[in-house]
Amino acid sequence: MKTLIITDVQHDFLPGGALGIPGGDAIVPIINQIMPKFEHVIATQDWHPAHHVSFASVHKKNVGEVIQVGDAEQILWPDHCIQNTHGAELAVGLHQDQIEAFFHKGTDHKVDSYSTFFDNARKRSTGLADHLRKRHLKDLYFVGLAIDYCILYSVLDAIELGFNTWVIKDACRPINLHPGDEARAIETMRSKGARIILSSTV
Ligand code: VGL
Ligand code: ZN
Repeated sequence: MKTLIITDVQHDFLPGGALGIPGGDAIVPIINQIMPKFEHVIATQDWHPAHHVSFASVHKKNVGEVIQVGDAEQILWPDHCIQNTHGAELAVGLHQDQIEAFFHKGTDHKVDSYSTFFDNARKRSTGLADHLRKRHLKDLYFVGLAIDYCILYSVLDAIELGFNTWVIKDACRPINLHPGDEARAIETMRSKGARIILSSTV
C-alpha cells in the first residue's frame, strides 16, 4: 500500500518564514492534488525547543557557519520551527483530513535531526519506522521540504531500513545553501535506490 510522507511543510520553511525556501508554497497544491491517490498519509514536523543547538543565535554566530558539536558537524540555521509556534505549524493551505499520524523531529535541544527516522547522532528514533512496520506499509513516497536536508536523509534511512522509496521531485524544494545541493541530493538518493518521479505519474 502506498504511503505519502509529507515532510516538514511548515510555515517557517515557506517564503517569508524564518528559514523560507523559494517556491516552498508552490508544492502545497501539488501535494493536495495527489493526496487522494494514497491509502496512507503521514506528516512530519521539524519541532525544536527554543535555544536549539542548530540555531546560530545560540552560539552568537552567523547563519550558514558550521561548528563542531561533539563529534558531529552542525550547520547553523536561523531560529526556526520552535514547538507550538505559528512557524512550526503545517502550511494553512495543506489539506489535513487525510493525515493519520504526525511525527516530530529535532526535539532534543542538544542534537539536530534531518532524518524523520533518527536524530543525527542516530541515538533517538522518532517511532516512524515502527509505525510503518506495524501496519505493513512498505512503499514510501516522499514530498516536502527540504529535498537537500530532511528528504535526503529520510530517504537514505528509509532505504537502509528496507522500505521501497520514491521521491516526487516537483513536490519538493531545496534550500541550496551551496549551488548544486539539490542536484547532488537527487543523484545520491537515486544511486542508493530511490526512484525519482513527477507528481503527474503518481
Ligand atoms: C531542515 C534545516 C534545518 C529540514 C530542518 O527539515 O530540511 N533543514 N532544519
Ligand atoms: Zn531544523
